[in-house]
Amino acid sequence: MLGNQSSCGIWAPCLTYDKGTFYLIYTDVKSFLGMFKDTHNYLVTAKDIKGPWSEPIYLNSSGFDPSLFHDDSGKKYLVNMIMDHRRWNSKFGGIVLQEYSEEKQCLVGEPKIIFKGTPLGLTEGPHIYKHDDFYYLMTAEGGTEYAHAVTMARSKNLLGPYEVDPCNPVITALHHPNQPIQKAGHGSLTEGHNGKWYMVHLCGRPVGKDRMCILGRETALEEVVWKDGWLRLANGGNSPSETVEIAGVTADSTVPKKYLMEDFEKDTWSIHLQTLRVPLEERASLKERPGYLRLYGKESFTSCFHQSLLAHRQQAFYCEVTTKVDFNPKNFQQMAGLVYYYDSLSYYYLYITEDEIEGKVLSIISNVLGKGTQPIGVGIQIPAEGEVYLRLTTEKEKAYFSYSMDNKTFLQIGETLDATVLSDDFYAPTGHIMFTGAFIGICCQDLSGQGNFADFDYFEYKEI
Ligand code: 6LW
Repeated sequence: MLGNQSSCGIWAPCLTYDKGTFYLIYTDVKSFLGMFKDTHNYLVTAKDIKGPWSEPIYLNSSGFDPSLFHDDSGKKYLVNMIMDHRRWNSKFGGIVLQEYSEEKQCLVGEPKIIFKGTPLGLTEGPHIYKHDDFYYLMTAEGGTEYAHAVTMARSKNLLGPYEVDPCNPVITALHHPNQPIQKAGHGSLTEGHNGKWYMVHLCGRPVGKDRMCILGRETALEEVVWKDGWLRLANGGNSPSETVEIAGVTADSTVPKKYLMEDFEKDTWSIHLQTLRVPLEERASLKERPGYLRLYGKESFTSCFHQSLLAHRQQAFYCEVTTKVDFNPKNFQQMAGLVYYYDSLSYYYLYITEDEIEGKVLSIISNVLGKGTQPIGVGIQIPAEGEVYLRLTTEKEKAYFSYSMDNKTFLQIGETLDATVLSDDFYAPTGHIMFTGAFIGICCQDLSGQGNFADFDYFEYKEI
């Protein structure tokens, strides 16, 4: 994904299992803002869900949201939405189906459009399920914002015609704007261990008067039932439940608070810490200084290529993230610190650098839709030697940075930040839909190219 624009990359992975093999289908989206989308679809397989996974098998590039259907006949079929760039059509050109040959490891036969969608429009996210003697085609419609929905259609013939559920949509939050779970759509089904059926679907939990989803799109769970040949929510309605009970356990948004202390003492770091676009490779070392993650300074967040960044997804409204860093910058082009990151255009960055006059300083960069400011100017002086503790505290639509030299007294630095800037909805006025949610991470840049580095003793992610 080197060079991918922000919010491109892996879209809507689809995991299925058939006769001892796991199949993971995904799109590597190279571009999506503008008239065209470049969407390459791949398949990887594995005997164990933890891998090793095969090399990617290229499938097609006709659109995104591919999904693999394993028919009782033993044949396999790929469905995806078809991107129509022609100005006189909707970009969402319908759901296309084509047979996949496991033997030849490629699509065979001709693609066929099997469903053009309903008046809800923006038909995407297709999955086919065989139940009783119907083929059920589940799709996402209405768009990933507040009109999001799950549509169901069925046919006795895989190639259609598909009859739409008379009570469509299966789920949407559109008519319940005051419920905490909004933007319910883009579902997929599985039969649980207890013989019940469940649907996972995307959702958003808006905060503030402008209903901004600072946690991006999240995953919700619904128990579903088959009734009169159609899929229905177990809650009897068609809007999201706030709580779900499975085998006596009630799960809701007050799930146990997540805590991660990554002390970099092992030979690898937590799977919950992610890099941007590509692995860190030679830009990081756990060996150069045992017990520390050494990040070699690379490119700024404006680049779509090589950042030295390790970040955790923000998964709760109230978080406290702390790191301890040892960094000796030689010039103002060398920076390291803690970033509250949405994408290459929007982030808040608390960083250490070297100023020709003030020496080693702690400062802040605020980037909002590409407009960069430095709200505290050069910043505040900190001792040339020794480590410093950096912290981000988030409180729903607010957040603030603080720092400490002794891990006891933390002093806020800079003004309170507007966390809604780092939300999917903040982009809406630009006409672009974003959907990644925010990350909080540690990073190092060296724009002078001298290969300086920063040593991070630990990264603590705490939901409070
Ligand atoms: C996903 C598509 C979508 O592939 O967002 O808004 C894309 N619609 O269904 C990324 O998750």
